[in-house]
Amino acid sequence: MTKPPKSAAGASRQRTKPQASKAAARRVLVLHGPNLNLLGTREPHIYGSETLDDINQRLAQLGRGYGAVVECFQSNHEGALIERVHAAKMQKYAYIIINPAGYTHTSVALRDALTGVGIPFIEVHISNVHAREPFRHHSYFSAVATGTICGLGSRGYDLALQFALQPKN
Ligand code: CA2
Repeated sequence: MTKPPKSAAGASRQRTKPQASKAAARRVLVLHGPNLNLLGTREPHIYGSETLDDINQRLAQLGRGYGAVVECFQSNHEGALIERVHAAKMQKYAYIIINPAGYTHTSVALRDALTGVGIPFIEVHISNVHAREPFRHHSYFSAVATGTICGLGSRGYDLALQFALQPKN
């Protein structure tokens, strides 16, 4: 038996793509540098008592409220952080929030990765690095970041995420 001919309307329905009802969710990558996996276990007078997992969960929830996807990644290895930045380009992240931790003061390579992929980023520090030892006063990242937040505890991450998710950003 031959198939019934398709009506013009049917053919046109077949060619039409599904309604683009939803825009792709904005994706934000949060990067945590070395030793930040120790948050909540030591030095609470400097870094607070929340764990990294507490912070990451809060950021994911905050992102969901904006209809965005927040992914968090921590590493104690410079190369792993650099490779995560490279992958973020392919994965079409709109923004990066990074606490480079100790690499803030040492890593030209991680800075080059960020400028190399061209994804805008915000630098966050939990403590007020300017009120601490002189070696913490210089950052390789601040001059190429959209902005830097420091000294506001873990709330700095929330503020950075809210900024990154403003429509004009
Ligand atoms: O204040 C910040 O967020 C820092 O990026 C934290 C880095 C430090 O090297 C920077 O100068 C400022 C250190 C992260 C180490 O985190 C720990 C957390 C709990 C216990 C021990 C270390």
